[in-house]
Amino acid sequence: DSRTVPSSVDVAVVGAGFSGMYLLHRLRELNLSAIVFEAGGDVGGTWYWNRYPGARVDVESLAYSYSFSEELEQEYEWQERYPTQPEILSYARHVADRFDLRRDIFFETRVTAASYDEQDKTWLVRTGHGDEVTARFLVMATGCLSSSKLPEIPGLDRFEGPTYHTAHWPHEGVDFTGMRVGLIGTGSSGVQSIPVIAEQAAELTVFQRTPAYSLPARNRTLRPDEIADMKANYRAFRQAQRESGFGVPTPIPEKSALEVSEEERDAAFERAWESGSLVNLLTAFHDLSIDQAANDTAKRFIHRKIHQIVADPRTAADLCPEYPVGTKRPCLDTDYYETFNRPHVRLVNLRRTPLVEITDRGVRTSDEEYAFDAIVYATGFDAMTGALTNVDIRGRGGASLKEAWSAGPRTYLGIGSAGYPNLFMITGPGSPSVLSNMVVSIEQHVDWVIDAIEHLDRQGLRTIEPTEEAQDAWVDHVNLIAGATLYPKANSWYMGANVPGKPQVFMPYAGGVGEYRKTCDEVAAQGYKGFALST
Ligand code: NA7
Repeated sequence: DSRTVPSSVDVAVVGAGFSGMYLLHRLRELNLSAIVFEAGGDVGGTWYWNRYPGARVDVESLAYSYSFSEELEQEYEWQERYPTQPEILSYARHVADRFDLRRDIFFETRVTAASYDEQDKTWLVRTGHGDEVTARFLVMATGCLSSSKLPEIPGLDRFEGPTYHTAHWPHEGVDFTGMRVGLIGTGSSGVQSIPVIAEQAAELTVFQRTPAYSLPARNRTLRPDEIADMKANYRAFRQAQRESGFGVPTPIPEKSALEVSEEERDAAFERAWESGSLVNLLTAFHDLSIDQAANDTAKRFIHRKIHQIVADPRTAADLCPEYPVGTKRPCLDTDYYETFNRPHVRLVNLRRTPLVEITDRGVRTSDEEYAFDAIVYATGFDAMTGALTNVDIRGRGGASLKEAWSAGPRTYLGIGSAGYPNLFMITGPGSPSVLSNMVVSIEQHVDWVIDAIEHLDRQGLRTIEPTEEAQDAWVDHVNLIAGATLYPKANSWYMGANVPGKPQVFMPYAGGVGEYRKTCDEVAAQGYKGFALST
């Protein structure tokens, strides 16, 4: 890159995924100078990095797309119901071209540190290349699932064959033909890639610590009539997205799973199973996320499905999760359970025989050493906070964000944190983020942040920062809502439970996208209530 980083801008943005791209577009509309730093070689964020075989989004393309430009909405042609990673990346690149975004993005540039200067009321942002820029505002558009993790076991560098993490997949792809492959992890990335890798590999051994609930995606090519219908009704659809619970319009269920007959209940679950939509499953009845007995009915239904599909009863039983449905992120798959019927695919239940180490030949569990030609880590992320605390962020008095969050993230609205003036997070912990259609939540946060900056500038104000009181109350509120659900019953990455030593608190706001938006709008309408604004 021959460009030089400017020494000072109005706004520095970290990340050029869906958040950073839209932010840049909006900042330009306000005539603010902005710079975006991106660790990857191109735009797309999640969809730039996660190139593993079978990678797809689990929200439908026509809903998982920007709403800010009607022209973009009308001209873009989505191919599939659940688009592949290459299709989503093409969309991101199209948006970058169409809005000429790349000229303010510095690629292959990782932000390493940012510190707040109380005198100047500016952030000093540093990159791994040694660049420094001062900015009036710093926006962390770093994504929720971007700091990947490996298993915490010895020997990771000992294996002599190639290893791959699903979130750092080689751009040229990997050919597993004829190989003995070991794959660790059965979250969404594992569930999506296992059937595709099994097509090539001579042997595939899947190491599972916690099984996932997965629904068949029923993916297909979009029909011209449904695309035309959506394009004719996009405004109303977008509004419904914004008011919904998950950022996807769904009828509000009226019935309890416990008040209907078994036939009626099974018919409802069967419809969800057939529909290939996670939200349809989670909203089949109004009490699935809050009542254990109601949730048990969904669990029994899925267990039955797994036992019907998977021929070997022990493998089927091992694939059946015990935690409540929906309390860990459920998956959408194509032939996931069916793959375990293939003779060259084997499931190892790490609850029975835990991982011990990686060896030069493969993987050792408590009872066996497995030899492989390649190992795939589908072991997920230090979710929601990892990408924020990996940057050395210092607020007032030099206070480290990582230390301030050592007992769990503390934010107001998931947008800002006390002690860190003029620092905004897009889809930060304490906002619906990962419990929603990310694009809907991203646009909402970006719009809110843009309005806040505009408000400050118009009023001649210099800083905005959550008060400790507002933040404490918000953290309590987020916990209270989570406590009324079954979410805390699973050891999930929502809870930080997948990273040893990470404090266990439920990080996202579980009250729904629509409710959350109302709260944020009220805060703004009341002069940014709960934030201290200063000149
Ligand atoms: P996930 O959902 O965090 O899945 C990671 C998987 O790796 C999960 O099954 C983990 O088991 C397993 N894992 C992690 N660490 C270990 C160790 N040390 N030993 C054994 N197994 C381990 O990440 P994904 O990339 O699949 O999906 C992320 C999100 O992307 C997904 O939810 C969708 O929103 C899209 P665990 O459950 O922790 O016991």
